[in-house]
Amino acid sequence: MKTKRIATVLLAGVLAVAAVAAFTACGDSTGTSGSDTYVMEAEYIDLDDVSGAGISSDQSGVDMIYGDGTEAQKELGWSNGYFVGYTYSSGLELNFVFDSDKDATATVILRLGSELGDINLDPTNFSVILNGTEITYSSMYVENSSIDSMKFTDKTVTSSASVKKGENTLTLKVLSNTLMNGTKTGGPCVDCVKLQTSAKLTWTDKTDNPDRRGSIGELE
Ligand SMILES: [Ca+2]
Repeated sequence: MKTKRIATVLLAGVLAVAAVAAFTACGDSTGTSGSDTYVMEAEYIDLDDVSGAGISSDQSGVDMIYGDGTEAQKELGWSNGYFVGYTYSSGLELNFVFDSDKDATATVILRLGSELGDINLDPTNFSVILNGTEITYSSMYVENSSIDSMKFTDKTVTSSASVKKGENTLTLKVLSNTLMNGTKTGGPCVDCVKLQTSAKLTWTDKTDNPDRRGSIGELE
């Protein structure tokens, strides 16, 4: 009995090691050895000084956040159940600030939607900037959907961005354009940014942003 029990324990140990190895392999979704995917939610960046604009009404700061974090909204594919809209303002910048433990290459993926019809984003109407250097990218097609059932898709901007040790800033900037009805400046709805890299990335989420909506200008 005793021998059999030891054998069982040993077998369990082998299975546990195999499970860990399989999990590590699954975590590498890019096929690049040792890379992790980091998800930075647009609703949790510092929005306090961002002045946005919408189709029929304008919103700024945390009031640009759409969604309630419900399970139904998560099931629509909204990462974390919220996204940032009201980006239809020339010069608008969304800054994703993070720290890296080393110099490394990163794949930059934007999770985007559109309520302005089918739109094509390219460097002439929508800039993606890492540490002050504009990233050259091929045109990104973003399919139309309604704001309440916004459909988001992952768009890879580049697989060869250079993150540096220390603080980094990835900026999404809306340029003057005619994406709205061919006449006015428009932009995408932004769900999150995904960075795939071998570096260890850290940042601070402003998780109280959604709860601060509607409180701008109110007395504390
Ligand atoms: Ca989100």
